Amino acid sequence: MKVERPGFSPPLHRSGMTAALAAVTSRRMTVVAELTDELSREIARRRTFAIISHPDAGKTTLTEKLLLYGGAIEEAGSVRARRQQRHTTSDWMAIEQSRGISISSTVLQFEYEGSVLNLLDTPGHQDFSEDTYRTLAATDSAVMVLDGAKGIEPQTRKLFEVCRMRHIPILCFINKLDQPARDPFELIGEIERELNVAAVPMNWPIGNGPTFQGVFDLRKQQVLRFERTQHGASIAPVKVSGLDDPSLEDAVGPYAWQELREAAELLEGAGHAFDRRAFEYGRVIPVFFGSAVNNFGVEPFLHAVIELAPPPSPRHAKQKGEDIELEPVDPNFTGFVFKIQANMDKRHRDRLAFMRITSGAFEKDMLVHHARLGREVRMTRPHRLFARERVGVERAYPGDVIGFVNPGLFQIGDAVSSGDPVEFDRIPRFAPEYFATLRAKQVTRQKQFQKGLEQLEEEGAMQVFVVHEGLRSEPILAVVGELQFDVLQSRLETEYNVETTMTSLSYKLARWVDRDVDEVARMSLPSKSRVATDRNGHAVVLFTSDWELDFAQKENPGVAFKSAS
Ligand SMILES: Nc1nc2c(ncn2[C@@H]2O[C@H](COP(=O)(O)OP(=O)(O)O)[C@@H](O)[C@H]2O)c(=O)[nH]1
Ligand SMILES: [Mg+2]
Repeated sequence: MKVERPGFSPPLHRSGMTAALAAVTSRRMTVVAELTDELSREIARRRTFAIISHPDAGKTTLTEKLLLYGGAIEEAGSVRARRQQRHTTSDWMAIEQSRGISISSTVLQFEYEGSVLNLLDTPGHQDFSEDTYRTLAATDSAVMVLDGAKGIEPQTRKLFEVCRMRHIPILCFINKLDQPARDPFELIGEIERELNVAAVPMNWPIGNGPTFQGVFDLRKQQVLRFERTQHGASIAPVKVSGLDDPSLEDAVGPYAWQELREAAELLEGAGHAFDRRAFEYGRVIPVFFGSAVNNFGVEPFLHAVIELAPPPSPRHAKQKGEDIELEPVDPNFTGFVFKIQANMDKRHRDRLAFMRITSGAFEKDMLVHHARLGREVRMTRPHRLFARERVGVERAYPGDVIGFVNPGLFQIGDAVSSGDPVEFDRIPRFAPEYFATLRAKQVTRQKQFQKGLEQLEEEGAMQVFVVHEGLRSEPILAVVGELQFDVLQSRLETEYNVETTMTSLSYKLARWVDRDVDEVARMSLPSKSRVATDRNGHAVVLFTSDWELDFAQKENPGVAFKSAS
C-alpha cells in the first residue's frame, strides 16, 4: 500500500512542471549556483596567516610593514616608539607599548590587490605561548621570522613543531640583514638541518649589515635595490634591474657585486626546486631575506604571501560522531572561537570573542547551533578586526576572523554551525607551573577585582583554583609562565582600576583528578599538597614537587593524575 506522507511530493520532472513552477525552480537553482560561486571566489582570495618566532626576531615590525605595503596604514609606527612617534598597530595594549613586547595575539584584516588578508601577530615569548598555540589553531599558514644574526632560536623551533604537527605551511622571512648577519648559505643550511625540512631561497641578500641594499629575486632574476626612509615610516623607493645591467657593479659596490654574482651562479643549479605541494604539506619552506625595520624586501614578501600561502583548506571535525573533513565551500556556516579578550575598546569595556570561520558564508544575525550550550543562538554584532579597532560586518567568509561582542555566550573552543552540530579538534590548555594568591589593596575595589579575575580567566590569561574547604581563603591563581602574573597585575590596574598585592606560592604542578572533590580530599596525599577546584568544579591537586606527585600516585594506584582537565 502506498503511504501518503503529508508535505511530501515525489520529484517533479521538468515536463511535469507548470511553467511558473519551472521558472521559480530555475531561478532558485541560479541563486544557489551564484551563492556557491560567490563563496568559492571569496575563499580563493583569502589568506589567513600567523606570524611566529622567538621574541625580538621582528614579528611585530614585519606585521606593521605588511600593513604599510598593503595600504592598510599610511605611516608605520615602531615597537619602541619615542615620544613623537607612532606605536605599532598590533602592540596596542599599554603594557605592550611600555615594555616593547607582544603579550597577546592580534588580528588584522585588510584587502590588498584583490586579496583579503587575515594577519595574526603572535607573542613570541614562551610565557605567552598558550595564546600563540590557540592562534595557530585558527590559521592556514604561518610566516616564520628569523633574526639573520641568530638563526633558529628555541621558541622558533617549538612553534615550528606545532606547525609541523598540524601540517601548516610555512614561509620564512630572514630579518635584520641591515645588521651583521650570518652567511645566507649557512642560514639556509641551519633551517634544513635543525628543522629537518627542505629550505628553498626565493631571493638572496645583496650586501650584509651596513652594505645591505636589497635582494636578488631568484625566480625573476631581478635585482631590487631599496633606499632607506626616515624611521622606515614610509615605503622604501626601489630600483629594479637585471643582473646584466652594466651600471650595477658600480651601484652595488665591488665586494657585494662579486658575492652576488657568485651566489647567483651557485644557486642556479643548486638547491631544491620549489615544490608547491610539498610546501603546502609543510615539508618545504620558501625563504626570503630582508629588513623589516628598513622596509627592504617587504613588498616582494607580501606578494609571495599572496601567491604562495594557501587559501582556507578543509578542516578535521566531528559531526554526528563521525570524523569528517569539513570543506570551506560547504554551504553550512561553521566556525569556532579561539580567543577571548576583554576591554579592547576603552569606551565600551566589553569582551570580544574571536571566531575563525571554517565553512560557508556568514551573515549578520543568522541563527546557528551552539554545540556546547546545545541550543540555537543568534550571531549578533559581528565585527571585522584591525588590532583594537573594529567595524561592523554584514557578511564574512571562511578564513575570516570575526569578533563578536560576547556577553558570556562564548568560551575558547566553542563551535557553532548553521547545519548539524559540529566539533573541532580541542584547543589544548597548558598545565600551569606558577602559583600565587592575589589580593586587592583596597577593600572597596573588591567587586571590580572579582570581575577582573573572572574576565581574565575567561580569556585564558590564567586559571583560578578555589581551595577545597578553605573557608574565606583567597583563590589560587595559576599560570604557565611567570610574566603572565605581571600582565595580570598590570591589566587589573589599567583595565579594572584595582591595585593588587601578590604572594607567590610554592606549588609547581597542578594535576586534575576525575573524581568528586570530597573523595579526592579524603585520599592519602602529601601534607604540603592542596586539593582545590577549577572554574568548572573539577578537582585539582596542587603539588610542590615531582616527588610529591610520585608519592600521591603510589598511595593511590588506581587514580589518574592528569596534567589537564
Ligand atoms: N636592525 C634591525 N632591527 C629590527 C628589524 N626589525 C625589527 N627590529 C627591531 O627588533 C626589535 C624587536 O622587534 P619586534 O618587531 O618587537 O619583534 P617581535 O618580538 O618578534 O615582535 C625592535 O627593537 C625592532 O625595532 C630590522 O630589520 N633590523
Ligand atoms: Mg611582537
